[in-house]
Amino acid sequence: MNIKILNTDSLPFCKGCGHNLISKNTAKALERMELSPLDVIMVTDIGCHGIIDKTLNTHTIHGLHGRSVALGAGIVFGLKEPGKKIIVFIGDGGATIGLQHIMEAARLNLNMSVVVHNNMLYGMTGGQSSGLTPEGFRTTTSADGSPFSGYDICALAHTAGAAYVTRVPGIGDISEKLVKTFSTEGFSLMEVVEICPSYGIKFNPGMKLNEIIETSGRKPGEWFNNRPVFTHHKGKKSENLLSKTPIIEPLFYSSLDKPVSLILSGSAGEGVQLTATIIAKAAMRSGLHVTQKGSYPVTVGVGFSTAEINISKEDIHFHGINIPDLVVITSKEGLNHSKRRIGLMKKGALFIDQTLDVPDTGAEIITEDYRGIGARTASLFAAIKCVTKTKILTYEAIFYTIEAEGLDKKLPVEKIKTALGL
Ligand SMILES: Cc1ncc(C[n+]2csc(CCOP(=O)(O)OP(=O)(O)O)c2C)c(N)n1
Ligand code: SF4
Ligand SMILES: [Mg+2]
Repeated sequence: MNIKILNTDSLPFCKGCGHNLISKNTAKALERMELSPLDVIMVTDIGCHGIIDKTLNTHTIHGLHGRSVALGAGIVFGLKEPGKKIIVFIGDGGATIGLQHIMEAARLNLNMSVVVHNNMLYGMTGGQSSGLTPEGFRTTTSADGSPFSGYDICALAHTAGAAYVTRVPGIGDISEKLVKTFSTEGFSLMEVVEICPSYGIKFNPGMKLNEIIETSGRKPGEWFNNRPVFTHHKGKKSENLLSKTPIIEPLFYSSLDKPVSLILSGSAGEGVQLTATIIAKAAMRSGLHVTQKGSYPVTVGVGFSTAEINISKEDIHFHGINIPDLVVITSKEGLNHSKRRIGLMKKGALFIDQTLDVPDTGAEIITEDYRGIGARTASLFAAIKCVTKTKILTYEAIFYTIEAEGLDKKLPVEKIKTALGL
């Protein structure tokens, strides 16, 4: 193989930092496995170990602190080409912050390798304790030695179901162990216990790595699970939602000359939201831009049901309605919900069922018998009257839409047409 994994011999870490050893041995292992750099996807976490990115000739992805395993998992799920090696570099800090991501990747036995750079503290931010800091180890935040024992990340990953887990001291040539880790089918995790000279040695002078490993009870070792590797379900593939988005061609003409905002307000179960959809789609079929927004209580079967529609020849940049131009009210609950905004109207028109009390408003009042056609059709009937009287839409556009959407079997179309005098 011609291209090396690392593009430099001079790595960006402090002298004597264990991250140097891991990076060089990782490169050695991958080269021994005869992997081309572009067959390797390296995901690095936040922390000193993560600044390795720029020295790598592989694909690299750098994420938020603790989230690199989740990013790696995303790659496993989305990977189309087989044969790519996904390797995550994460610190003890990141492994603590994103512990659940590690557990989940191990539980699913995702085909990826995680190398935990366990220098027993947060190196990049000044040597604070992490969840893997061993009891008695001195850090910036535990000057007398950590009173807590650190998580056993290997035991956790093994118990969660990882195919292969190993703990090694970061001393000497660890490339063979990395080859074994990277060659695992399924989820593998290698914890390398190493030293940060800048903080670890500074706070724990005379410390010997092997001694720390011995007294912490986190002994080197290997743990296996013989489990199936994660594969995608072979069942029905979920469809791309965008492919379901219908393309609505403009077929009709609208004489709308300026943007208009319309509120339909009635009661739950009386077809207000469906009416809004019919009006919105008829407007689109008339070459207009539309926004549609529904509002109703979480208990969708009771109370008011309100829809807000903006219609314009131009792009619409705000989908809300402060003071509406037109309001259609077909029930008492609808009236109560929209009363405040009707009161703010200085112009425009209010289409309101004749049985309801007309609220104070500056809008023109049009009272008619809308509910007489039946409560479930009142909103549609009134809305058709509103948008045709104001010349926003034609009857043709509305009834074509009802048919094109397959609603003609559900709605009393002939009854509505007769009531409209068509
Ligand atoms: C969510 C979040 N919390 C905190 C930080 C600040 N931060 C940056 S690096 C770091 C410590 C990294 O320690 P570790 O993961 O052990 O890596 P090391 O530097 O030791 O290699 C922290 C806490 C951050 N970037 N994001
Ligand atoms: S601060 Fe510590 S962990 Fe970071 S590069 Fe230096 S020695 Fe390594
Ligand atoms: Mg660390």
